Amino acid sequence: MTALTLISHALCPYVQRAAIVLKEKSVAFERLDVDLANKPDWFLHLSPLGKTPVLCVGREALFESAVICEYLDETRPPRLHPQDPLARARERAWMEFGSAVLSGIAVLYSAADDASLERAYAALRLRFEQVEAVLGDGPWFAGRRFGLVDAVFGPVFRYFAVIPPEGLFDGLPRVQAWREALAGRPSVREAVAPGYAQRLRDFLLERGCALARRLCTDATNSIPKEITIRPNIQKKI
Ligand SMILES: N[C@@H](CCC(=O)N[C@@H](CS)C(=O)NCC(=O)O)C(=O)O
Repeated sequence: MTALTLISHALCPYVQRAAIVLKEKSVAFERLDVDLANKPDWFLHLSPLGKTPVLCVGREALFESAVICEYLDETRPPRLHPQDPLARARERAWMEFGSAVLSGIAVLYSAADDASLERAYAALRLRFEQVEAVLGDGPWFAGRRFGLVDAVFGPVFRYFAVIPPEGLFDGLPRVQAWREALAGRPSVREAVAPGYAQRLRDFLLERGCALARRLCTDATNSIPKEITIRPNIQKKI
């Protein structure tokens, strides 16, 4: 088999999708982290949009996480997508929805003041209500089969081990059960390095956004002296 290299960033949720799929399929791969704040030329050469993930398959560099996941699904068993074209299309649509949820999370950690933060939480809450309405009895999106759409939502829920959920999942039992099942899935757990939660917390603190102030209160009770809370909302993860 051709050697696979996943060009990554430690916090990137899109990278995690590919890592989860690779782990579900027990495919060996090398992971290479890049600094997205200071992108090396070789990376810009491989990644037309300058984004992670990129999956190098021999001399070919695949970009866009959904494309990478679909390629892996077509080439390495077991199939995670359903056989039925309509069911497959439905799951692809909810994968796309997962990207919209990630955008909503980015709005959350970009909010400069409490009012914007509350609006961002309210918008995200509506997204999770939509998810609640389409989930079945679980444990996975499509029941007993773990699919690509599950690989998309594992990284979504992971954020809320660090970001206070603030009632996002209250009264949404199917979403809560899915979140718990994903948190326990080995492929999801192993898709990030051990220092992930602290790295995410540091990233949020450094942004100086409204959420960072809330994290300081909720998670650490004080702002450590060496961390300067200053607006740096342009920083790329
Ligand atoms: N649609 C892309 C999104 C990937 C993406 O936004 N990656 C972020 C990191 S999580 C990135 O590389 N950002 C760098 C930049 O935009 O300059 C995918 O699904 O792969």
